[in-house]
Amino acid sequence: MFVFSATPGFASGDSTDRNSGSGTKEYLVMFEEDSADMSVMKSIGISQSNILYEFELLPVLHVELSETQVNSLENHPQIKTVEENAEAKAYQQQTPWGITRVQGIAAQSQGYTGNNVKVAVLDSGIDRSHPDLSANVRGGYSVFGDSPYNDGNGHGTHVAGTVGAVNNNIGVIGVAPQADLYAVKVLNNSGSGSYAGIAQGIEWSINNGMDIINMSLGGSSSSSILEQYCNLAYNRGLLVVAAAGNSGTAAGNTNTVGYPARYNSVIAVAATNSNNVRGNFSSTGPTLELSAPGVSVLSTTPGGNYASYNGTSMASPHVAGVAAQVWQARPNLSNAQLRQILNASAQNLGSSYQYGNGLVRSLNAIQY
Ligand SMILES: [Ca+2]
Repeated sequence: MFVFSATPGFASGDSTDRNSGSGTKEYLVMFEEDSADMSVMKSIGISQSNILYEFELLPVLHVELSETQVNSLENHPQIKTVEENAEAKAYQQQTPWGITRVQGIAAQSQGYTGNNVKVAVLDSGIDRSHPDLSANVRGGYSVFGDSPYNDGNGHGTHVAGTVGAVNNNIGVIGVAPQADLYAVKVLNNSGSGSYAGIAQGIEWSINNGMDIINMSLGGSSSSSILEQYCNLAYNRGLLVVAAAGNSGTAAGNTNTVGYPARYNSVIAVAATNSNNVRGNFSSTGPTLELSAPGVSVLSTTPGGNYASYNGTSMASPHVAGVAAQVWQARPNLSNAQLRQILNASAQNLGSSYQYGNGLVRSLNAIQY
C-alpha cells in the first residue's frame, strides 16, 4: 500500500522592510513612563520632523531613526521597546493554476460551487480546524478508531483543499468551494493503509449517503473484494474517482495504473502540468480515463498552512471537484451519465494510453 503523492514544494512567507531612504527606517518606540518624553528624542538628535505620529493611549512614537539612534534608544533607561515598523497587507486568496485550468472558476462564476454535494475523501484524514477547510468539513470516520479523523500526515488535507477549499480572503480556493467534505481516514499518520481499510471506507461512504468518493491512493496488487466494493459503490449511484498512480516512466508505454484506479467502476486520473503535458511519474495504461492538474499543485496543509505537491493524488481531487460542480448544475444525472459527460467533454490531449479522454473541463461538462 502506498499513497500516490507527494513531494513537498514551496510555501511562501512575507517579510519586507519599511525603508524610508536616506539611511533611516521607520520604528515604533515605547517609553517606560506613562507619556513620551521628547527630551529623550532630542538628546539623540531626533527632530520633530522625524516623528511621524505620537500615539495617545500608549506612550509610543512612530519615528524615523538611523541605526546609531536605534542603538542609543535600545540602551536608554527611559525606553522600553524599539521595534522596526513591519509591513502588513490585506490577506489575499490565491487561485491555484489547476483550479482555473479545469474551468472550476468559470463554473463557480455561474453559481456552481458544489453546494450540497457530498464528497468523501478517503485519505489520511482532514485538518478540520484549517481556516480554509473548516466551514466545509461536515463529518467523517476513521478506520483506525482515532477521533475525530485528524490528519497526522498532511496528504488528506492537501487533497481536500483541491476539492473544496473555502472561497474567502485567505489561502487558496478549491474547485468546489461549497462542497460538503467528509474525512474518511483510511491511511494512517504515515500515509499507509490497507485494502481492508479502503473497503471499510467505501462501505462507510455508501452507508452515509456520499455522492462522490475520491481515492488519492492505491496499491500494485489486485483484490477481488476491493473491486467488488468499488462496484458496489458505483451500482449504488456514487461516482468513484481514484489517482492512477505515480509509477509512470518517461516513455509512458507500460501499463502501470494501480488499484483501485484500474477497475472498470473507477475513474482513473492521470496528472498533467501547466502545459497540459503529463508528469513523467503519472501512471499510464489502457484504463486511464481523465487527466487533471497534478504538478505544482498548491493547496492546504495542516496547521493552517499551504504547500505545493506533485502527484496523481493531486490530480484526482480536481476531477472530484469538477464532478461536484456538474452534479450541482445537473442533479438529475445518474452517476453513469455524469461519468459519460465528463469523458465526452474533456479536452483531448493526445494518446489515451497517457491521458485517457483528456483534461477534465467543468463548464464544458455543464453545457454538454
Ligand atoms: Ca480560501
